[in-house]
Amino acid sequence: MANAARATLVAGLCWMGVDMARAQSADQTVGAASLYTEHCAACHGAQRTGGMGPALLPESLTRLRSAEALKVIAQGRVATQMPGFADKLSKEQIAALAAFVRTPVLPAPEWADADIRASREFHPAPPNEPAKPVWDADPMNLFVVVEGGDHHVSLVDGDKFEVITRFASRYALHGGPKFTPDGRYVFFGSRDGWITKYDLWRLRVVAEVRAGFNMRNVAVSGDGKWVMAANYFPHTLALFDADLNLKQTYAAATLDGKTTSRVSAVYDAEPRQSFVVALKDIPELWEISYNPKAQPIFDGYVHDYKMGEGIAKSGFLGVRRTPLEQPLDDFFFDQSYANVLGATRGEEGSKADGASAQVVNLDARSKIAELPIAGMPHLGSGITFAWNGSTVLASPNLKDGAIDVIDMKTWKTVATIPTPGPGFFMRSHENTRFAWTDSMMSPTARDTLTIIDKSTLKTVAEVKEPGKTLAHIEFTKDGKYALASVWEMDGALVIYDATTFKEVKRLPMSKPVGKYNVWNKITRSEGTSH
Ligand code: DHE
Repeated sequence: MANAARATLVAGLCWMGVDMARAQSADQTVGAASLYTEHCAACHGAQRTGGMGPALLPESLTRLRSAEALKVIAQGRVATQMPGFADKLSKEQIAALAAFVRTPVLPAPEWADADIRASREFHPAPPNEPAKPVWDADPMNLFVVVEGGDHHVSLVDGDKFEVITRFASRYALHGGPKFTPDGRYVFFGSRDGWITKYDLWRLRVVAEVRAGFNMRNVAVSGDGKWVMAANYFPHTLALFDADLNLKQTYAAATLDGKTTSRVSAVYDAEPRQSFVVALKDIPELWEISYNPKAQPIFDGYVHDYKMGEGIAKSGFLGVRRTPLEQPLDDFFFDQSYANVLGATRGEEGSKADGASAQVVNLDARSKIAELPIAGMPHLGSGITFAWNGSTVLASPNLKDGAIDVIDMKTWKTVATIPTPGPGFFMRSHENTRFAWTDSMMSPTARDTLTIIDKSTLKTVAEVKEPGKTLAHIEFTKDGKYALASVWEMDGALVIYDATTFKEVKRLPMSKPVGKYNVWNKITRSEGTSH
């Protein structure tokens, strides 16, 4: 056979192969779609946007490993409503379903303002409800503990270290719960978009609303009047009043509306009476003032925010844009809240080409310094403290076993403290000499907490939970005790004396991912996240 003819035949066979593979894959998709309708839609929604179970969209499953997805479908999820399907479905069918939930839903699901409003549930207070706690404990020294293992929340008395109550939460809460300034109400955000307002004094859910399909976090304004939610999907911010009535949504978009973005995170900058927002795909930092007297800004950069037919100005509840060189994934404030310390992780899928960190001044509205941090800084988990006549920032690193300590006047590194492995969280308190950090990203050192002397910047001790993940620390109101989590399904909250590092008590808990002390949060302690 002539070479040309052979090439044509081979090409033809290849195309037949491609066509057959396409047809096969289309069949599999159709098969998987009907399996989904039969077995999953009742809980996860016909459009896969969630219901009793979480949303099953590619946008919300990026963190779920393939092996874990297969396991969950086959065996179910412990202590949830998710049953196992290994006795009903073959291995191939389970694999087809796991692949199907990673295909896009077409047309793309929408979550408009009307949907948000329709999702809201409100439970009014019973008549004559007294405005005082139903329990006897220091309301300022409570801990809210998020138990990710079976999606519950425990309320812990921070003096007696006893559980006051335990209640079911929405699926997969993420980020720190946010408190009203008086410490009475707490707002939780779930990865699949639900915000829950809970009354810590009366132990009841006040209101719930679904802000989006895939939410990053929520922030509560310093005056307790507003709640802002940051979404990955849809590309929006959603602003609510304190009872979770939707006030407005903001499209996370460039001013011309041509490019939209996931929202990385929103934080409250209470001294500035504003929310500060980082966008994952657009190099802009936004500031949205909730000061009713805020005036529009005229400074040469276009801030005006397009809303429907109208233009909202950069004053009260308007958007003030700060242009950046790169979008931010994660950020942190100095104690004045004038400077934002932002990190671009350069992770897969991000438009940034490499990890970097920078300081952006919210008044000058521009970058004022590079931050000398390598690896993958987790600035949101950093802390500040006084050192050598200055204030320093110490931040864990998701990639390297090191804590970077940076002078906040010169923005230079003053120390890099080695730890046994990369970690997620660092915590301290004004009343303790020590800062504690985990190495939970390390396969070999995930069981170790490293304790660092804040004056010498040297490691002084380690505590361990051999073979288990030990992570996320928070202090009591007075700084005398450090509470850490054994991050296992049969895990625990471990209470250590913050001076002797000796364990004083442990409470069994189901993967307690995070714990939050009311006082430390509402006073914006320098040793914890805000
Ligand atoms: Fe988090 C807080 C981002 C993965 C547990 N995490 C935050 C915040 C952000 C963030 C922006 C601050 C929000 C707030 O408190 O208002 N987290 C990210 C990521 O970008 C990352 C790396 C990837 C992702 O999938 O989102 C990520 N986070 C995780 C986890 O895998 C963790 C360890 C387990 C989980 O439950 O998802 C996790 N993140 C936490 C916790 C906090 C948090 C416990 C609150 C810490 C605090 O003390 O305030």
